[in-house]
Amino acid sequence: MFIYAGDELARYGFGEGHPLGPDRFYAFWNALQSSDLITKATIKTPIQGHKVDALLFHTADYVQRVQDLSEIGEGMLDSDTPVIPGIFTIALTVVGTVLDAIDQIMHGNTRQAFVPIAGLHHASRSASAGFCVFNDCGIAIEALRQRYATQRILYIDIDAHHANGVFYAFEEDPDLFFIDVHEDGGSLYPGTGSTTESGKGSARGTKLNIPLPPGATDELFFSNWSRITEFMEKHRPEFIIFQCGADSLAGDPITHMQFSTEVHFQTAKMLQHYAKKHCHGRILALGGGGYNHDNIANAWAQVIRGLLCE
Ligand code: TV7
Ligand code: ZN
Repeated sequence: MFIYAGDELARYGFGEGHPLGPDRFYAFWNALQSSDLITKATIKTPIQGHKVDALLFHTADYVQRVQDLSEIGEGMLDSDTPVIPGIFTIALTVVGTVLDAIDQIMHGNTRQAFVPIAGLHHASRSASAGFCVFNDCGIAIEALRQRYATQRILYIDIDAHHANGVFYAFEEDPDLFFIDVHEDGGSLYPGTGSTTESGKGSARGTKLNIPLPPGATDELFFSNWSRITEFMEKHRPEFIIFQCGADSLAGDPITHMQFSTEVHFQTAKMLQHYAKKHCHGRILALGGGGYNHDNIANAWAQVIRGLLCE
């Protein structure tokens, strides 16, 4: 497994006082370095991305807007996402690193990769949203299609927030299989992701939204387990993208979910088993949200542990 680590990824954030602040990466990295997991993975340096990479998913007008605001160095991209000086380059580092992970997997240099900080699932093709400047999840899907002719992709997301940026961009795409367990839109941003949103047109039935009430525990998560595994067996994806946000754990300051890291461990382990059978082992894991620093360290470590299972 390749794990991407370096100060370049840590720069993605909006400063003190913002939930997506400066120390999230190091919460993960410091814990990983003092655990046995580090000996079982290959550590890779983040890779700078370029404008063309963002254009795989985003509109030219939007990418240009980020570049212009980045130079000005102040203001807001949206009400949750401040402009910081250099945000264009910083956000493109997340993108470049995710694309490097895909290259490494598709060239057979590794089967699994984990990119902390990535998993910025709220940005739409033409706008930022909810702390997300470039949607590396959507970019990853487009890159697999356009650069590696990989059509049938599973995007699975256990971040507390609904992956609206991914969902609406591929709502009519019959080959993008989508599973998202999240806190119900009635109590949490962005408000979308109801059970009835299952894909449109020829894509009907290719999306599985599982909203859970605030306070949902492991028991409620695992009561949906067979729906998830049956959905995967039915659609047979050939590549898995796993957004493993840590903000669905108890103790997160901006959500109301009560999962333990068992959810992250068991999901990673199940995906790893599935991928070994049907996807040449190919899994790209993206860190996603998480605003309690101990939870970030614990959740992402359990994801790595799950992916390393036989
Ligand atoms: C993937 N929750 C991202 C999750 C994005 C959540 C929200 C905040 C927040 C923003 C701040 C801030 C905050 C303490 C928390 C309806 C609003 C309320 C802006 C203040 N403190 C991910 C986005 C979510 C910004 N947005 O899925 C600057 O919390 O609830 C909202 C929207 C309007 C805008 N206001 C918040 O985990 C990575 N924002 C402090 C400073
Ligand atoms: Zn989140």
